[in-house]
Amino acid sequence: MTAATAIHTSEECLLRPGNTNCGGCGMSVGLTMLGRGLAEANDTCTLVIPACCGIVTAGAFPTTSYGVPTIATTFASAPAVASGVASIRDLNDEPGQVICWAGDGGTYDIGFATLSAAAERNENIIYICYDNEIYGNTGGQRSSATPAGARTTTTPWGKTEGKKDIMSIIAAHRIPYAATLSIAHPDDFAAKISTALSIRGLRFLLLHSPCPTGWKSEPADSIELVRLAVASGLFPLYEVFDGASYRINVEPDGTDLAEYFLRQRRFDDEQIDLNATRRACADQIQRLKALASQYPPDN
Ligand SMILES: Cc1ncc(C[n+]2csc(CCOP(=O)(O)OP(=O)(O)O)c2C)c(N)n1
Ligand code: SF4
Ligand SMILES: [Mg+2]
Repeated sequence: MTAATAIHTSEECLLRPGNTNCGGCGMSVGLTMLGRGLAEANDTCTLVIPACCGIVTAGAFPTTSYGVPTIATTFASAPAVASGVASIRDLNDEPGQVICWAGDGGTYDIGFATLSAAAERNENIIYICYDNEIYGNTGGQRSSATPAGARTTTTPWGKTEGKKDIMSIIAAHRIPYAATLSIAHPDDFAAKISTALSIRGLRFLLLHSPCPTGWKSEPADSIELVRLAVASGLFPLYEVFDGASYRINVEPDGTDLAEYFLRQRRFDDEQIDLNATRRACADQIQRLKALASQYPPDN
């Protein structure tokens, strides 16, 4: 089941051209960057993917968009399936990573019980959540990753609750490595993949994944949107080691977050309290800075 050879050719790449993802999809870019990171490390993987856009894009048998062995699972079972595959790989002393590639619906909500259980057992898997902040594949319903004010098909007047802080919840499991990723910061992305590949145990990566279809944004704006999210402090880039030590990788540069909201028609200008959001971002960064200065990593 585990892929035996490292990812070097276009046949072995994670996501092949001609797949069904929408133009400007952050998930496509994320998979490409992940594939490059694996190739760089002369490594490979088996993908375990629950229900989400990422498994729909695999396509129908006998063809597939993925260049590595891929297992489609139910929403709730992906981390459990990945744990089993990784255990067999380790028992047989086989090469390659087992990577769960899941959406925010599958991570923050429906798959959370088995993710928490796998984290508590510190299973030897990499779990990557591409967070497009909605149930994209089924038309764009709200998830607990959807930010306050966003209009979705189930929150047509704007979501009233805020985004769940999944990083803090995952860090509380004291797994060896958790980090946030942005496709607007490819060097940082590559460095974190390299770090994740060098560690054993459960490694959790959270990717801010623009979704032009659900965000009602221009496909060409995808990278700029997530760049604005990092620069304004809305989506900080940081790492947590052993649930205990923190490192901020890209400091927000004072960019105002208004532009981020203006460029997405999922946000209603009247509904978004920009001042409250600015305060929440500043609080979040201040808290992370305090943790990073008080509990820095050894390396
Ligand atoms: C238990 C269960 N409930 C609902 C569905 C229908 N369903 C398939 S994909 C999907 C959306 C997944 O959202 P997310 O995990 O965020 O991934 P995205 O679609 O955004 O890529 C839903 C609701 C399902 N397959 N199984
Ligand atoms: S709906 Fe969103 S996440 Fe799904 S393929 Fe399209 S852009 Fe990507
Ligand atoms: Mg989603």
